[in-house]
Amino acid sequence: CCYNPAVPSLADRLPLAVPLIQAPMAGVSTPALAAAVCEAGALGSIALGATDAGGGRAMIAQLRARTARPFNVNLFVHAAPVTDAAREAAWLAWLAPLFARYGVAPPAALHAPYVRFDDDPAMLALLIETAPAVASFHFGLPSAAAVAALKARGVLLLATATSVTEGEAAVAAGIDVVVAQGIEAGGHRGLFDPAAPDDALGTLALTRLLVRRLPVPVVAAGGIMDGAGIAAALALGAAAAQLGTAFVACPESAAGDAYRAALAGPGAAHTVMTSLVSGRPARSLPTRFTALADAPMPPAYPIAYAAGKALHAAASATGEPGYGAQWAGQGAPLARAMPAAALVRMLAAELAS
Ligand code: FMN
Repeated sequence: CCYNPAVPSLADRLPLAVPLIQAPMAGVSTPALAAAVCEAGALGSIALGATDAGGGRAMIAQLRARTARPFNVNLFVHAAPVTDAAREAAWLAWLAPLFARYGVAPPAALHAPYVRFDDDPAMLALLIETAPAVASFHFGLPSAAAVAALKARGVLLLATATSVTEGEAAVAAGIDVVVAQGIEAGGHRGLFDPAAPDDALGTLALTRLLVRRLPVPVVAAGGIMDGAGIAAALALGAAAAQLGTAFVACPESAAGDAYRAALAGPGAAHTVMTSLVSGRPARSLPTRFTALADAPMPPAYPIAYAAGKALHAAASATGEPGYGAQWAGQGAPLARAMPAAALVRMLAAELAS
């Protein structure tokens, strides 16, 4: 019912034993996690969105030292953050009592903690030099020059879409594979413009819409936690499923103890979307941040993240881990803490059963 023969096959470009992508997760996925996933026959990902070219080079080297298989490198392509001194000052003033509770003053000013891919020629040069099999983009699309340069090196290009409009824009920009990210997904929504209306489409509807509308393979993401979920994505016509939250619980992830405990606890059933941590909507486990009420509008992404990270550092120095980013999708209660290779094998067995 589902396969359109006019659409190029993902399997032709990217032979995978299991139609599964371990989602790139900045701060959580690691080269060890990605390597274990690749070696088990799926596509592992490292997230370079919150690091610079030096950090990216080290991660790619660590991954290549562990596997010769194809892997995915993920970048952030958000719009340039617009500084608004009044908004940033108001945000810091509002957070000041929280900083005071942990014995520190808020930062005097906020600066974006990382540079977006478009403003980082060294990162593009690194990708051109190292030519990973796959590069994926979140929060927008890379420039035409970057698309052309990466394609010339044989890099397969993926981009997140949360709507048909974004999916169509990705195809028009030359993206090879579109990742349909439903509202169920953990972590940041890949919205190109977080200020625009958001239809908040679920994974099921969005995947099917994109499969029907786009002339490229679609990967389903959001709330998929087991073989039954992957089978459902494939039944919708997706070429693969991308799972993030399912891999947070793996020992190879960089998730801290408090995050792991929260993921295994009752709060996992109550994920919420919040913009207060970073300035962009992201689905999170309940935390001290998501419990804050009557917040003013946070600064633009990722400027707000500087305050969130500073508050987390101050609180965690006193033993309070509750201001850390603890992203998770709606399927969080289904997470299974096991080594990544075992998880990939289990997902493959469930899919085959
Ligand atoms: N997607 C990206 O493209 N880049 C990221 O750096 C990124 N970081 C994430 C961090 C965490 C902890 C999580 C859970 C998700 C992140 N995502 C990121 C979103 C995933 O790519 C994917 O859309 C999502 O995990 C799918 O939903 P699921 O978590 O329910 O499986």
